[in-house]
This record gives sequence, structure tokens and C-alpha cells, in this order.
Amino acid sequence: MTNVKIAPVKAPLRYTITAALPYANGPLHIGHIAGAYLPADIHARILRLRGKEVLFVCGSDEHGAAITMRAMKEGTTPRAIVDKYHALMHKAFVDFGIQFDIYHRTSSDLHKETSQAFFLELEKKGVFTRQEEQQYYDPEAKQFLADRYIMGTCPVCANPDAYGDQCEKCGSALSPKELKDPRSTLSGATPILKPTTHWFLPMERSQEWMSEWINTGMLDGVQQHDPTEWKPQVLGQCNSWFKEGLRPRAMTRDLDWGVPVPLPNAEGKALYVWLDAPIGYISATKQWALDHHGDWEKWWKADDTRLVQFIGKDNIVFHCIIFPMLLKLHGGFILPQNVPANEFLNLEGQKISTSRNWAVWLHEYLERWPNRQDEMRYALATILPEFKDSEFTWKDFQDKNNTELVAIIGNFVNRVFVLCHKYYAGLAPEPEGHIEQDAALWAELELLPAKVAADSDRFRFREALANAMQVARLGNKYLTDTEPWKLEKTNDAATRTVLYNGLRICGMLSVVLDPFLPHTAAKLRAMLGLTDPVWDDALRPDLIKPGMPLGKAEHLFKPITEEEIAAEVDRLKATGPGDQVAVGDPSKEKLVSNVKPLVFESPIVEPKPVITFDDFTKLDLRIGTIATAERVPKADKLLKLTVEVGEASPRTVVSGIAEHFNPEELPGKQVLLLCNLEPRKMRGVESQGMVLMAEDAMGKLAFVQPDRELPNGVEVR
Ligand code: B3M
Ligand code: ZN
Repeated sequence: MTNVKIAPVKAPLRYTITAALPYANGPLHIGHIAGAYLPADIHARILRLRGKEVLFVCGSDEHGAAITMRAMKEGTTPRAIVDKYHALMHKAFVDFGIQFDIYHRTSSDLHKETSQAFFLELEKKGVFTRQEEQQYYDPEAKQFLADRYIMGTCPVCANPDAYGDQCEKCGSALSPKELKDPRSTLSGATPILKPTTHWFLPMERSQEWMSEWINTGMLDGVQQHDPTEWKPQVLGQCNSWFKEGLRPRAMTRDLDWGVPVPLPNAEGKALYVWLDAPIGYISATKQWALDHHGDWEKWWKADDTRLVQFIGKDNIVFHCIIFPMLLKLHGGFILPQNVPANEFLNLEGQKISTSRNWAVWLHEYLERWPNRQDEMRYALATILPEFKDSEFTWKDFQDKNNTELVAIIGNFVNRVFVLCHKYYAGLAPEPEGHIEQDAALWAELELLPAKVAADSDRFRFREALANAMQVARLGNKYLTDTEPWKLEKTNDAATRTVLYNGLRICGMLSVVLDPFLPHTAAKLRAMLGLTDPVWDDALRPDLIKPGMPLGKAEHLFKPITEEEIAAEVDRLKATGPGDQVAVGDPSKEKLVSNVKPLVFESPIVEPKPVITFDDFTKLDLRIGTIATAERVPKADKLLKLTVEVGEASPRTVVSGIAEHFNPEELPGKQVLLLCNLEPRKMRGVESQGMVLMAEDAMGKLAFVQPDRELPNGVEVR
């Protein structure tokens, strides 16, 4: 199969993008986001900016045992559960900037109609076989036990808590009868076998064309997709199913929560959730069409539509085998052109686990970090588990923020704006001629938007982001090489050219970063006075008009402190139980970030007036050692220090460094103290001196210290 010649795939006119419908049985965590929703959102946003016709659909999966089990646990009804979690998830998606065209729900009437009609058409075509078989039944709860209603020992990995449909430990798809020592999840009772009749999909009948379609992209003599564009792990999972041989699979269940089977003599039977849920993408599209007076059919039936389905790896067989099989057997539908499934995201060395509360919940993050959506979007986009599992740590989140968002994007934009305000009264300068660095700069910049777009087309979003970030890196380098803050003294024309180019790069960033950091890009466009972008704006030479007024020089990002991060780690450890499941060797799991190491940029420092040596000798500067440090009550920024400076008793110093250092880490540190600064009372405490600190371009503070330990009180001159 590897030698098949692949014909070109018909060029798409429009894109239907779906992201897995999350079960409305709990909140979303960052693993869900990194698995499907963030990459899908970035992909959809890039396509929209490029002027493509896009429909991005999603919704809540509100049926199945996942819901009813949760209702039992919370002592309430399935309806109450789905209403609660649908609202919670929808709000979290909106707040995080996941821009669906529609977020629907499978408990709607429209979905019921749509999935029943779909089922009936399959029944009419004779797709199903009806079979009576012996199934496990709970004699106490008086219920058949499918899927999650039954647990037992996994035949593959011996996990004692595998479910009837899947083992969550090893990921194997199972059927209840494969479980060893089965027990009812409802009552704990040992189930008995009892006959029941169900509609089965004889999947083995479709294996041949299915396998050919997936592996060669050919269907009915037409090249539908290019299999070399599919992720190897997706093809691998499908092929291992083919290798084992597809088998009949029941498409109905004995359940009262779900879409009722629309046939006589089917009392108490509902559609299997994995038949109903994917049809949810179609009913969502129908709802969107009703809301927008649009046509739903072209998004699912036109052969120049490209259907791309974003999911996590646990949903691969349902989206690559079962759903396409149903679409084809029904007839009239296009099949997915790609299913770029992601692997899993781990958290601080452990697998994310809802039951053990080892997770960062999206709605809680949004509450604790208001208006910091892009910081999380960025951190996750740099570690998307595109080809293997990856890991989120709060430390990495902080590093990515401080050394990339603050130091690269924020620093660059801030420098350009500060200097334009300083030299040109906040108006975009008129460039004059070119300077030496310009040709090389633009030669590199010009390639980047196309690279970002091509990376996205190949579902390589980490690479796409690295290429977008390269714009800011090149901008920073250009400023460092040309030094407009020095150039301004000698060459007005060149300075105007440099800063005009700086603004053009800001404009470019407001476009290429938009799919990843939409909130920041919008802020940046507001600062530049630009309206909604299109992709081609990135390189439009007249995007920035000389003389146009610029907004205030705002900081797009702010540094995240050790304390903020420590609080997150503590909260995780406090709520997550002790028996955590480690994920392999953490050193191997750690993904190497594909962004280059940071070059620290120097801040712009205003020169001060010249002083005489006599002025300088007035300063009583001494080496001291911090003896104690504590927070000043009701003052977030202040620490009260006592500093030994070789006097009878230590001096009390109030210092505005509380956001940068933990008081516990300070005692014993040697510092440089200005001892004869006029004493000043702050929050009722008299400060008898000032600890000298250095501040870098990111606003991070550092102590100024002797390069070897010195006795306290040694004079500095
Ligand atoms: N609700 C499984 C999940 O949330 C399932 C996906 C349905 S996609 C049609 O992982
Ligand atoms: Zn297992």
C-alpha cells in the first residue's frame, strides 16, 4: 500500500471543521483544550483570516452512560446534569476564545429528529442486522449493563477497573463479555446473562473499502484524501483494528436516556451514543443554517468541501472507522478528509484525571487568571501533544510567559511604541530611504506568513506558532542591531525608517499572532488603530500610514511571579490525592520547546543629568545582610526587612519587592544598602535605608551583590 500513487485531491472550496463533542458530565480541563479545541480553533481562525469559507461546529454530547452515571453520583437527573455542564462548558469555551460558529447540544429536538432519520435511512437500506444475544443484566437494578454500567478486569492490561466499552488504563476498546470478573457499576452485583435484541452494524462487510479508503485515500475511484497527510499514529490505530478484523457492533442500547430507536417493538431502546453523537455535528450544522438562513447541506455533501475532525486519540476509531462507515452506507455524505487526532497532555508528571481531581479546570483558570486567556493559549500551543504525549507544568507556563510573551512580543511592541511617543509625539513616523539591515529583515519576514499557513494546513500548530513568533524575534533583533535610541541623536531619517519598520512589524504581528493569541492581537490592533485583519494585511506595505496616531504604549503581558506559580502548584497538590499515576520517565516526557533560547533584551534607559564626584560621595553605601523578612500587612508590594550593616542593631528597611521574592528566601542574602536616605514611614513602619535592586526589561528585579561574601558594613565607593 505504501507504493500507491496518490492522485491530487480536489481543491476545497470550503471547510467544515469539527471538534469532538465533549460529554456534558463534567467541566473541561486543559487536556481537552490541548487535545482538540485549541488546535481546531487555531486552524479555523487561520483559514478565516485567509478568506476561506469555514464552518466550525461543536456542541455537548449529552447522552450515554457517561451522563447517567454522573447523575447517579451527584444524586440528580441526567437532564439536570447536562443542563449544568452544557452551560458551564459553553461559557468556558466562549471566555477562552474558542470561536465556534455554533455550539449545539445532542439533547435538542433537532438532533433527535436528525439522528432518528439517519438511523431509519440505514435501516431502510438494510444496513443493520437484528440479533438476539445474551447480555449482562443486573438482577438488583433490573437493567442491562452495557458500556460504563459494567466494570471488570481488563483482558489486556489486567486493570481491575476497566469499563465495558473501554479500558482507560491501556486504551483498549472492549465489549462487556471480554471483561474478567464483571460487576455492575450500579449495584456492585455480579451480572447474569439475559437475552435482548439489538441492531448491529456488521462492520466486517465494509472492511475492504474502509481500509483502502483510509490507507490510499481512494473511494469509488476518486482520490478523497492524501494518506501521507494523515498522522502516523492515526493510521496505525486504524490499521491495528483492520488487522484484528472488524466485527459487528451493536448500535442500540437498552437505556431510557438517549435518542429512542424510532421503530415499533423497540420500547426502552435508545441509539448507541457513538451512533448518535457524531450525527450531532450534522444537527449542529442544521441549527446553524436555521439561525443564519444558510444551507446546511453544502457543508456535508458538496464534494468541494473539506471535512476536518479534531479529536483526542481515544476517539480515533469512532471518527476514522465507525462514523465514515455510517456516512458512506447512508449515502450522500462526504467523508472526513483528515482526522488530526492529538495524543494526551499530562500535568506535572501525572496523567490528568477527573476522578482524582488532578487537572487544571478551564473555568477555574479563567476565574483565577482573568483576562489571561492568551497566556494559557500560548503555553498550551507550544506543547500541543501532536505526535506524542506532552506535559504541562506551571513552571513552564511561567517561563513561556516571562521569557517569550513578555520578553519577546511585549518587549518589542513596547520599545517601538515608547520610542514613537518620545520622538514623534505618538504619530507614526514617515520613513526615509532604507538602512543596511532592511533588505535582510524583509527577506526573512516575507516568508513567515506563508509558512504559518502551510504549517496549519499540515496540522503542525507548534511549528506554526514558532514561525509566527519569529516575526517578533526578528523585530527585536532589528531594534537591537539598529539601536534607534542611539541613532536618533545622529540620524533622524534612519531613525524614522527604523521605527516605521518597527510599526509595520507590530502590524504584521497583529495578524500572524491573531489565530493563537486573539485577545492580544486585538489589543495590538487597537493600539495601532487597525480594524479587523485579513491574512494579506501581514505584508501589506501601506498597512501603517505615516502620521497616523498611535495608542498608548501599553504592556501586552505582565510577568508571572514565583508566588503566583507556587499557589497553583499548591492548589493542585492540595486537591489532587496522593496516589498519583506517574507518566513514564519525566525526563523523556519533557518536550523540547521548538523556540530558540531567549536573548535578553536590554531596557531603554533614559540618561540622567551629570553629577559631580562630590555628589556621589554623599551616598553612604554599605554591604549588609538581610536578617529577617516579612510581609507588611495589607500592602501587596511591601516587605519589611531588617538588614545588618555592622551597627549595634540591624536597620529596618521597607522595600517594594514583595511581588518578586518570597520573604522566606531572603534571610542571609547580602545586599547593597543606601544608608543615608532620608528615613520615611511606609504603612506605619519607618524605613531606614534602601536596598539597591536592578530591574531588567521584563520588570524582573535582582539584588546587586558583592561577588564574594563580605563583612557587614563594608563601605562601597
Ligand atoms: N463525547 C467522547 C469524549 O468526550 C465523546 C466524543 C464524541 S464526538 C462525536 O471524549
Ligand atoms: Zn487495559
